Amino acid sequence: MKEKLEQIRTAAEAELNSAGSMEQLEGIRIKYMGKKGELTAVLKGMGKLSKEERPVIGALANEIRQKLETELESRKAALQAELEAEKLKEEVIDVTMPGRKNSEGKLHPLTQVMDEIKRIFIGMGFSIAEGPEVEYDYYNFEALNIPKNHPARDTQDTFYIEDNIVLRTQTSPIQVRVMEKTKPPIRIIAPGKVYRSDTVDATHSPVFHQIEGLVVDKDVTMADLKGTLEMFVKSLYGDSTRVRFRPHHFPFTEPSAEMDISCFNCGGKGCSVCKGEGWIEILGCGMVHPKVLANCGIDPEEYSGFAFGVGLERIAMGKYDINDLRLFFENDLRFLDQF
Ligand code: 2NM
Repeated sequence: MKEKLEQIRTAAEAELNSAGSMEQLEGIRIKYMGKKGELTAVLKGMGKLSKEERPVIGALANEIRQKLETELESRKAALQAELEAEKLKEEVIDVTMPGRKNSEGKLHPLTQVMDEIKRIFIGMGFSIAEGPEVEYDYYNFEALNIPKNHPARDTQDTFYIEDNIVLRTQTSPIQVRVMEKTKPPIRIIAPGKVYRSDTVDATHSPVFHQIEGLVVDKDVTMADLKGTLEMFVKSLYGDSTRVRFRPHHFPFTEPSAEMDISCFNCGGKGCSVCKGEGWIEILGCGMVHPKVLANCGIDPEEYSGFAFGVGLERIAMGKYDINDLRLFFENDLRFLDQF
C-alpha cells in the first residue's frame, strides 16, 4: 500500500510539473483527488487495512493529498500569472502613438453666408419661399415687366431649355408665384441658385446664388425698404455700418436703387477692399412696379411693396477676402477647410 501511495505521488507530481494549461491541471485533480480519483480510492479502502497499518497509511495518504493540493494551487497560480503576462504583452498599448484624427465636416462658405442671411430675415418676420430652377419665360421675364426686346432675354445671357422655358436668371419668379397665390401681407425671402450664360472668370460663373426679398402690404413705403435693409446690413456687418442709396434702373421696380454700405474693412476712410471709395455695393432694390403687382393679381391701388436682391458670392467674397469666385465651385478641400 505504501509503495502504491509513493507511486501515485511520483506520477501525480510528474504530471503536475508538465501540465501546460488550466484544463490539464483540472484533469490531474480529478484523476487523483476527484470522487473516483486514485488517491481518493486509497483513502476509501482504509477500512480494509489492519489496525496497525491504518494510522501509518492514513497519515501518509493525507500528507500526499495535502502536498498535491498545495502543488496544484501553486501550479495554477503560476500558470495564471503566465497567461496574464502573455495577454498583457499581446494587448500592449503604445500611449505615445499619435491619435486617430476625426475628420470634421463643415458647411460650404456659401451655405454659411446663406444661413446667416436667412437667420437675420427670419428674425424680422420673413418666411422662406422656394421655386423651380427650370422656369417658364413668363415667370422669369414677362410677369416681371421685362420686355421682349430686353437684353437679359437674349440667348447671350439666358440658358433656354425650350422657346418658353429657361433656367431662372434670378429668384424673383419665386416671388411672382407667391404673389399669385397669396393675399398680402407678404414677407418672404427667396434664396437659391440662378443661371446666366456667362463665361467663367474671377467674377463670373454661369451658376451663382441669390437671396431676393419681398414685402407687400398696405402703405409699404421706401422708408420701410430703407429701414429693413439697414437693419439687415447692421446685423450682418456690425452696428456701425452706414448705408447709402444710389438711383438705378430695374424693369420690375420703380423707383429702383442700389445700396452701398460703408466699407467693413476701413469704416469709410478708403482702403484696398473698397478701392479707396469708402463704400461697397451690396444689393439692388426698389418699390415693386405697379405693373408687376397687377400681373400677379394684386391691386396696386390698394397695396404697395418693396423688393431687393443680394448676390451671395459677392457677400461671401467680401466677408472672407476671397478674390476669385471659381474657388467656391471647385470643391478643393484646401480652400473649403479654411472657413
Ligand atoms: C433685385 C433688385 C430689385 C426683385 C423684384 C421682385 C419682384 F418679384 F417683386 F418683382 N423680386 N426681386 C428685385 C428688385 C430684385 O435684384 C438685384
